[in-house]
Amino acid sequence: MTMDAAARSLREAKHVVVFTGAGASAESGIPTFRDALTGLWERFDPAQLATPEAYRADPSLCWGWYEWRRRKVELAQPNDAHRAIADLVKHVPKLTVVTQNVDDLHERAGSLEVIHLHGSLNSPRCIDCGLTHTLALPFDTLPEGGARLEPPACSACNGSIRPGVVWFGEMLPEQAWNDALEAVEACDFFLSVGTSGMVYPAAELPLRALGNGATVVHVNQVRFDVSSREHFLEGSASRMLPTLLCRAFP
Ligand code: BJW
Ligand code: ZN
Repeated sequence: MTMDAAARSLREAKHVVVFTGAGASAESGIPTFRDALTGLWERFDPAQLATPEAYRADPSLCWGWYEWRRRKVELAQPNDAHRAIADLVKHVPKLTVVTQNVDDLHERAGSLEVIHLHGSLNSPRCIDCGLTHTLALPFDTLPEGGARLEPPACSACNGSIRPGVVWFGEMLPEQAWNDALEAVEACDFFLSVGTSGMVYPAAELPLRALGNGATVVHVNQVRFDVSSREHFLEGSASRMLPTLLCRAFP
């Protein structure tokens, strides 16, 4: 599919789902998970740290790493991809934004009611009683990759506080998953942006949209194989999304 064909299909859409992955935030300086190693992933394998077992085994290593990432997001700014997605709401009858990202860059670009499938860096909670906590970052800067930091204790039960993200082996937040499924089943245009599509159950969403007859378009800076019924636009999210919007809604 060419950019123009995608733009025509977007212009006619009644309900659009935009589904984002780490590639959407990459140009804001937030490292992705599986691309060429950056400072963040050089030192730690995310699959090793992003588990409840890793936290239990070494809470201060895990907490320090996540708090460093939270600070990195706080210092980052939304990019043109986030802005184009926020802008899209003005042009289509209905828009649902579903993200796998744990940052808040969609919201800071102006998107409202973003569905976060994998939680958020900004909603830490007690590992024992589940109480959510609002915590100020305890530092301005940390060494690249983070440093050990003792997780604070829960004010209710003295348990350890953990990041509010979804780790491997954990269920996705039920409400978010159900809301995403409902939107995906109702949409007629599904735009997947900057995800490797390797993590389930989120990776099912494009296929479910396709199964329901939606036009499915993937935007990624690295080409990968898609079925003959899906479409692919190769290029960076911050370049492709504004172009797509300009062509669809001149
Ligand atoms: C650009 C760009 C630019 C770069 N422009 N593009 C079925 C089959 C096999 C396994 C499973 C299965 N079902 C469940 C599983 C197990 C597991 C899983 O999927 N494992 C796979 C790795 C095989 N899933 C789970 O455990 C999930 N839970 C679950 O299933 O619960 C039920 C259950 C419970 C108990 C037992 C069994 C089942 C939970 C998954 C949670 C994922 N969490 C993470 C970490 C969050 C915390 C943190 O931030 O540390 O979420 S993993 C990580 O991957 C993160 C991301 O949201 C997620 C997806 O990554 P994403 O966004 O796609 O990033 P990348 O880096 O992979 O790709 C970036 C892409 O962008 C690339 O394609 C680039 O080319 C592109 N790009 N720059 C455009 N500028
Ligand atoms: Zn507690």
